[in-house]
Amino acid sequence: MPKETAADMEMQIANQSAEKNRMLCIMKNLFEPCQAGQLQLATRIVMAPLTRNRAPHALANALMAEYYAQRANPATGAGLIITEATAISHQGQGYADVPGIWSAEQVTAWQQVTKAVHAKGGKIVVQLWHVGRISHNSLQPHQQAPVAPSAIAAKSKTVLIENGVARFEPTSMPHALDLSEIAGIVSDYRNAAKHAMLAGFDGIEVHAANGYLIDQFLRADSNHREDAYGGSIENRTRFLKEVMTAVTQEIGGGRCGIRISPVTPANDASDAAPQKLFEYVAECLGALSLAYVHTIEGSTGAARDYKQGETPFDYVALKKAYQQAGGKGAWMLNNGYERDLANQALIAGADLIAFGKSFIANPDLASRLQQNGPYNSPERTTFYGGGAKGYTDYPSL
Ligand code: 8OZ
Repeated sequence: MPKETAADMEMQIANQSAEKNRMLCIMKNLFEPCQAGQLQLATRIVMAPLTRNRAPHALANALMAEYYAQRANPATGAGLIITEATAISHQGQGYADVPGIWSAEQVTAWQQVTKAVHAKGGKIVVQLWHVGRISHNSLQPHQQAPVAPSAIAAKSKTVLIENGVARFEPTSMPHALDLSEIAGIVSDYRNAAKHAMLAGFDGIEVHAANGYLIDQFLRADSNHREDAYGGSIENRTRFLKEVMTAVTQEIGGGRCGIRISPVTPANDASDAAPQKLFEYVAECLGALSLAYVHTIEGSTGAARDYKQGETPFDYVALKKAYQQAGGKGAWMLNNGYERDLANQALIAGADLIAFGKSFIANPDLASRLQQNGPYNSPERTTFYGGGAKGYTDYPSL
């Protein structure tokens, strides 16, 4: 029996690694094009929506245009950029210095961002956001209470900025939406989708994740309504369906995506039976000819295997429910992905992978994924608020 030398073993490992790379190249991988509804994407690499609190007066600005443009070339950055969460109305605001898209001035401000991204050959959709109860009176019109399905305060915090310094503050007690107020919010989403087209975006993503307004309607623990918007799963999903119907009617389903987070505890989101709830949500979405469905697996920005209720969430069943209902949109996954995990997920059936924190720190993330690193580390202290530092000054290779 010949004895294996260290050199033999090294060679074997190198061969295995070359074989793995070769297999990844011939199988579905991050660096190939993907059609998501009307969105023709050059790669499967997506920049996840990332709140950065650098839009004073709720207006996009030149620094933001530079930041997105740095990440826009699909050869080095993202095949698709999803903007930071963007308020559909003043009432939808929950944090200091986040952008909006309800006014003409905001539409014009966003045009500099979409132009800069398109000049690099990139694609960009805007994430439409209503925070519901995750807000503070000081951020609301006339300092009123924020709105929610029910008058139940979230055990959560929001970010306020004073004299340029960001601080966390508990969210305020919301007022329960009157039945007569709901249609107006749906119409704010429709108006925001229309504005997105005027601003030059390639499409929109409805933010139905992370414990914000749509998610507050979905989950039994934040929705105690006794009318057509509360109680049964069908009723709790009604608001989401109305919003998605409005935006798809306005700009076409092929330009609309949605983000959900079936088990996240973010912003005090909680429901004892998320599987049945989100399979029903997926069925409703299946009927809408969307560009994509974007799912956060596990706890947002934390444990991927986090669960609510007794059993681990079955994401395969979620996708099956969507496709059996006729859904043909691209299947986008997010939460803690790095290269190998992303490629595994693609091989297992995902179409797009959204990268969050790694896109904060690596404007040329695609180049780095392609050559397997090295990666800059994101600096948490500059995530929310501030200027260019920790925003546009991360180096490319
Ligand atoms: C971090 C800070 C503020 C907001 C989300 C829009 O969780 C957010 C957000 C994230 O979806």
